[in-house]
Amino acid sequence: MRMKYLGVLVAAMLVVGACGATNQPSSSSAPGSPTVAPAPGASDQPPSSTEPSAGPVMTDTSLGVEVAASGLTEPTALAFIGAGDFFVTEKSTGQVHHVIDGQVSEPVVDLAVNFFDERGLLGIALHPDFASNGFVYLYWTESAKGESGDGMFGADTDDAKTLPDLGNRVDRFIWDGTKLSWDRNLVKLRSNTLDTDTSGRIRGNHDAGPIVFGQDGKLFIIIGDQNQRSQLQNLPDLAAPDDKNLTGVVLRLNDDGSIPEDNPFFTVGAALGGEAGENVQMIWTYGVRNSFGLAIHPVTGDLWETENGDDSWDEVNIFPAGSNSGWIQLIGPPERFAEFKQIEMDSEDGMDNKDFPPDKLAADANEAQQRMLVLEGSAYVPPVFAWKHPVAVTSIGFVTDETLGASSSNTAWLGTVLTDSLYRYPLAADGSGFDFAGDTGLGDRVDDNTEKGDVGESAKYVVGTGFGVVTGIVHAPDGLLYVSSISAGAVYRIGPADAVGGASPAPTASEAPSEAPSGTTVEVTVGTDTGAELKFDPGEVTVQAGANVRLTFENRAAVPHNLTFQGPITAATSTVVAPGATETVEFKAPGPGEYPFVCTLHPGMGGTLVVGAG
Ligand SMILES: [Ca+2]
Ligand SMILES: [Ca+2]
Ligand SMILES: [Ca+2]
Ligand SMILES: [Ca+2]
Repeated sequence: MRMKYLGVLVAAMLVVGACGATNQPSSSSAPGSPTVAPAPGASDQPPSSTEPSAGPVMTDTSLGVEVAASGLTEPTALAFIGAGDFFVTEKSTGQVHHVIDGQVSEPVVDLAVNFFDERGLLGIALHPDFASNGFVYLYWTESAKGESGDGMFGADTDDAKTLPDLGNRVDRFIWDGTKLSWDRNLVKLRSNTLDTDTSGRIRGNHDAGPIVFGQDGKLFIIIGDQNQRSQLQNLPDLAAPDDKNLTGVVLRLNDDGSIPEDNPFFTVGAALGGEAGENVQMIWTYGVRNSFGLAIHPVTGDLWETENGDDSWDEVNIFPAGSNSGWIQLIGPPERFAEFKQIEMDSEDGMDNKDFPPDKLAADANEAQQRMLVLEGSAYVPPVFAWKHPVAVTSIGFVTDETLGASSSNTAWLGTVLTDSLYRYPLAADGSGFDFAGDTGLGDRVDDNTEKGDVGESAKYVVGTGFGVVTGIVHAPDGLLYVSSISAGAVYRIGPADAVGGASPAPTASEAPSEAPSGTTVEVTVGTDTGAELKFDPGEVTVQAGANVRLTFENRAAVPHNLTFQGPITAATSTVVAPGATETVEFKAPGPGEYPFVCTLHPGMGGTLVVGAG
């Protein structure tokens, strides 16, 4: 039985890929993606960590960073009311907190969420006229087991299957200055419990969750593919987009949930009719795998998206009306299609779902595009930027003015799960993408990194480190850039060094829930070096044959690690454990012998489980 108690980090939550299979540490084998699989029966207490993080540091010394709010439980998204005045959402509690000048309020609403895997309270947006109407929009996964309000409010669950089929939803609430009151539901979307996973385990991932208003007052909502395989994954012979199969899309809705008549497929959907036809009418973009980043460029008004690949190709996209991102036929730059196919063919986990393994991919990019679903008026849109091996890109935010100084003017900021780095890329003057003029590495708009989580050709665009797993990035009304970290349980703010960050940010770790040891279980702990050395501490642990082993892996380092056995112990896999986080697995010790374990992210980093005769 595989059990995990991920620390603060459901970093894991930010799953990029599939991959439950154990990967071997080699340069050609990408490490597994971070995935959270909370144990059935696990404590209802929020995950937390006892390992303080070193905290964030800016590599651009003209900038400083400081804590804007701390003591949060897995913050996922931010929305600003005014200077120093914002809402923050929490993934696993379903709570929204109001923060004023660093003071975190009691919950202003407490939803009953299902937070298994990547589910939970994931997105927030304020209506453009929030100041007058108080409308707040939330994207969340319901449990339908709450204590009040028809199950909408109260206690949460991480049980994989305690939720309705359409468990992901967007609702509108009204802010009265103290509380958020439910007003209406806008849409209910698929929340899949995949039973065709390539790794043979239950999944609750690819929920996406970011929501954002366009400059015309329409609300964009993104949901990942839920590992479904249907027409909207560019498999035209499969199921039409009924409610069960409306996945991997950006939707565009009016502020009351009705469908704008100027949506790109409004007429197409009307002609199609029925449930699928109405769903088609809501679509702005299809062919999306999964995303943790959606933002409007403040000057052009364009919709930007970050997209997560499996073992190959994370993307940054600009999605016009009627766009098709290409998944599953194509991800990454079309001219690099052969690498997409080869990396996924070489990966042990296929492509998330057994129904479409990578050997079914087209022979080349032209054939891939010919195979795609064509809705009248649609167009395949290639990414404006891509990483060859996923960094597990998350949020994206823009700084288009001078409030952070010249070095940050007209830049895009991006977070990741796997690199512990905050990226800052220069924007093209016309807003059409990034500007890498004169850069031999990124001039091709591709980071040719060498493995998952490798910073690669983006090294000089790393503006800060130590932020952990970044979820929200917002250039706020006070001119500072706010960054939420799901792993640190904190919101940081970045600004000019002479104004921000006089004192180094305080660690924000909170007390871990106590876990009573079982009388029949042997507890062992393996950590990592707290400094820059890539090693396990201790490098060797001993148990007796046949013992029920409860192994806790504590990542005390500033970079992501994992602890992976190479069989026959399959409990610990290549799941990425973020800095400051822990993972606990349980297994029965095999026969006497030495069982090596490794970190698949760092070739050469290994240790040994010694099993003595019982
Ligand atoms: Ca709750
Ligand atoms: Ca794409
Ligand atoms: Ca794969
Ligand atoms: Ca390149």
